[in-house]
Amino acid sequence: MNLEDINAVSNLLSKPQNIVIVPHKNPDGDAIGSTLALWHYLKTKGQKVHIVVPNDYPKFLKWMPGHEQILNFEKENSQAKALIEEATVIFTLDFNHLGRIGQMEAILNDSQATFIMIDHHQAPSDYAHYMYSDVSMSSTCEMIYNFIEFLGDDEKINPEMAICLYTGIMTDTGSFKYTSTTSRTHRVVAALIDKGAENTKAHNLVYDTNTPNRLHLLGCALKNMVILEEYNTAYITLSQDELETYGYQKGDTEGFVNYGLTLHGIFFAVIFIENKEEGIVKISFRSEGEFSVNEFARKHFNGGGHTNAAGGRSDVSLQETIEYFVSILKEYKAQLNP
Ligand SMILES: [Mn+2]
Repeated sequence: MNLEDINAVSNLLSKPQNIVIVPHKNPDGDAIGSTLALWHYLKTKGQKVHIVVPNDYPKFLKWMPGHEQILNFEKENSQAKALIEEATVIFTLDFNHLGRIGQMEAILNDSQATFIMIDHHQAPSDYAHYMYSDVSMSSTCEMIYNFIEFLGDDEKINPEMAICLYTGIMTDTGSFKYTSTTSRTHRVVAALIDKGAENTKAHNLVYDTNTPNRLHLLGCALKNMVILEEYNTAYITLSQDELETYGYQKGDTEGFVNYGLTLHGIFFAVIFIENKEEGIVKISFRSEGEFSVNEFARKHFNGGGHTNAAGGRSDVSLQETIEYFVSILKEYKAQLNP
């Protein structure tokens, strides 16, 4: 963020505002952690502030301090709408395109509020008045830490804010392992622990929450894994029937896609998850090294994200999606065999 924008935002937040904070649809640890930390921070500044999420989020995130205040646009629609209509400032966190908030897109498009975007995804669109966009950042949570520091308020970071930020950085970096994890990320995390983030607690509450059903679903996913040695690629499929067999709950398939990358010599991993209700196949892409799954997802599967982690979707059947996927890999043979 440039100095001019920092001063303008600082000035804006020095006056009482009606603030709404919005993360992307299907919010993850970084989205929830960053919105909650910013919510706590703005409260310390005496602001009227609410969080509205486009839809529900996984249970393993429903312990972070302040989570019970979060409004779900799908469930608490009239209340959420009224707050957005009254908002003078809207923060959008961990996404950069209003198409990423589903049903909320129309109401945000109509809003006269001042928009502030804080995000680390590629290719931001230009809806925001103030934009802090940096694709080199590990997470939006790391950026919220910076943002608070830019405003000269790092003293205000309390244990509640610290554990929210810690959790988002932890989940978005695969527990500090992805290439976006820098020495600065570790310095921020160290500062958060000093400010009271109970780090072991965050790991336990997020990762040690399996149900027997989820582990059995993971077993099914791993059994379904197909390895395409020619392309250094592994993909997993899960059909709607398989999800139902293991009593699928939202969030159960989180992280499954990463197992492909744990295979020696595999640099590209994909999971295809059938969703008959929405009539789509949800796809997650992961890579190691140079191969850009962001470009791949944008070009072929209506998606995008980061170089090494992206999402997408397909509107044809699971079987047809797989056939299409395998057919286009030929174009990428050289890139996938560095
Ligand atoms: Mn993120």
